[in-house]
Amino acid sequence: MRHKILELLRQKRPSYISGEEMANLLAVSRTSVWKNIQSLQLAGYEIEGSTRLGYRLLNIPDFLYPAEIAGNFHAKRVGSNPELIHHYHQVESTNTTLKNLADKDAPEGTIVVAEEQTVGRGRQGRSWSSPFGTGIWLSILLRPPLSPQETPVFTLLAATAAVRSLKRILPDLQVGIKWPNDLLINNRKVCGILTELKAEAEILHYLVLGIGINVNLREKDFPPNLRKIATSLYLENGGNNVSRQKLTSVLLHELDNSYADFLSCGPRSILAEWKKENITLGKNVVIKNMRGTFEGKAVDLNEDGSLIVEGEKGIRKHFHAGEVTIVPTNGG
Ligand code: BT5
Repeated sequence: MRHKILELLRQKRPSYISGEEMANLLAVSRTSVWKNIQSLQLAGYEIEGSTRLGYRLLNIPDFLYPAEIAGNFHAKRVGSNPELIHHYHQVESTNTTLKNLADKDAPEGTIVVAEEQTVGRGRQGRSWSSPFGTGIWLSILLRPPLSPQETPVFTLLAATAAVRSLKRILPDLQVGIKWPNDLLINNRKVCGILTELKAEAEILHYLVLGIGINVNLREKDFPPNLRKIATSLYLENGGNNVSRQKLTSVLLHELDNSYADFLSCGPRSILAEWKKENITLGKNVVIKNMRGTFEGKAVDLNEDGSLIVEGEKGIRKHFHAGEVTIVPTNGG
């Protein structure tokens, strides 16, 4: 009901609509309309009430409310239904909250988005800083008909969809992907992706794609240890805010497109796009994983999403996971 009332206010904007008209259109009592208006105001929507004219919507808060980020496009699987989007002001981690929902049979396309994460997570137990109202901290549930071995490409899918989204909002942004999951601008991280799955043997139960984008963080919003290695769209956009609602909506749209494309045609276009947008291939890299450290040149991306690194004597190794450091050349 709240959503429907908001839609009526939005349609009439900037004019008024009376409580009576809304009650008639929605076949509810005027008291119910009034209660829902109050709840919208509590959520931060600026709604003016006049006894003679009714209500009008003056301002929409830049919170990632389902009604603001869903449905602005014709989605197939992700982001079309606001009822599948769970918005929180604060959670420990959107990935953790979504995994709990997934364990209770939440359908594909369920999304958890939060204004703040208190225990935002990176890979391998690292943390992800997620201050209130500044970024996009979002997780998406997918249930693709694949084996667990076929899932690493989803991190690349999320990275390429995120690059497309950033470029749609800020076309001149120089953003590139560091294998496998970092989006960097001028060598600083603006976005990270954490893909988690639940599987047993050959059966994939679900996959959770967690995406964190630093949107309007000021330098002071980053913990001191991140200030030299992280950045935000605000900082890279001449100190101008970017609409988190618009970017989230675009991101959902791009993820939906890529996922549909993957399901019908396989990973080929994702791999091609990743290669076009990456800043890893052709560079000398140091790659660290559980087995140790390996140095060489990143020469190619394999079909399964693994990175092919050529070391001394031309020995090539495939890496499915690991932390890449790009070795600067003499030119910088
Ligand atoms: C990642 O891990 O980059 C994955 C980040 C995924 C975050 C999203 S937010 C929504 C969802 N819910 C979650 O709980 N997580 C996901 P990794 O490659 O391991 O990088 C982690 C490292 O990035 C840290 O050790 C820091 O050095 C750095 N870092 C932490 N917070 C950052 C931030 N806000 N911006 C840039 N770098 C950051």
